[in-house]
Amino acid sequence: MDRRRFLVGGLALGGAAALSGCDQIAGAKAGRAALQAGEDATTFVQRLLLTPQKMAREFAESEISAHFKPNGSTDPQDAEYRKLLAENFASYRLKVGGLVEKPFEISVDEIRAMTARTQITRHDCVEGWSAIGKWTGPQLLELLQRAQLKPQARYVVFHCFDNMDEGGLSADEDASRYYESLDLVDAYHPQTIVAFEMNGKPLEVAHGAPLRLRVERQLGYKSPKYLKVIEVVESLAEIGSGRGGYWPDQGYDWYAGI
Ligand SMILES: Nc1nc2c(c(=O)[nH]1)N[C@H]1C(S)=C(S)[C@@H](COP(=O)(O)O)O[C@H]1N2
Ligand SMILES: [Mo]
Repeated sequence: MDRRRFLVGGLALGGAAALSGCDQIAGAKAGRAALQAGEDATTFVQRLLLTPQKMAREFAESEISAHFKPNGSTDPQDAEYRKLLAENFASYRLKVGGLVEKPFEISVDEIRAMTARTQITRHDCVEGWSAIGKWTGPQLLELLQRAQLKPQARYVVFHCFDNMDEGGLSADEDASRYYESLDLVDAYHPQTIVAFEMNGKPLEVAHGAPLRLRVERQLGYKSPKYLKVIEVVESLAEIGSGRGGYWPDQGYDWYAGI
């Protein structure tokens, strides 16, 4: 994308953010809307600084970390997940649906047969550690193009198998499911991939088997593991607590640009 087109795109985005901010302030949840408008503004400024299609730095094979810390969920106990794992994901199907013309389901073998991208990138966790790893998988944009987004589509939501409250403290299982979301700029970014391999080997359970997303310009929590469903939506309001992700629902930044 050239600079002029980027500026035009960026301004259009800013306009949309400002509009939705006003709409919400006019509504009942004024306090929350003010917060959201602030976050939209931050996102807009980050976008101006980063440019939408700027690539995350890629590294050499020799720079791959000897140890890449597994973090967050590392061994989901979800019954459906355990069953799929026991048969090495033979009947696993990633579902792609929501605001699309052609919803579909796809197996790990079919994902592996797609044109893949391999990238060696640095993962930065919000907790303050980083690690360099090599990731391989098709670009998310290939899956989205196959599904054909409807005109109202604005976000892509990733629903995962793992429950963040496996101790069973919460009465509502769904309230603690891990999920994340991206807007279309990041969903279509060339380095946003559905990874099936890490460092040249099938993803280990600890790192998100059978499929995880890699989103390289954002903090680690924006790269959901244990993908179950990819859902295209117009608004994030009705999903989880409405802030676009498990950690954003706990108060973390939704955009989380590095
Ligand atoms: N489904 C799911 N995805 C997740 C998490 C999680 O707990 N569940 N943790 C996130 C966080 S905070 C980080 S740092 C990375 C860790 O990825 P890794 O285990 O491959 O190091 O996964 C992210 N994606
Ligand atoms: Mo993290």
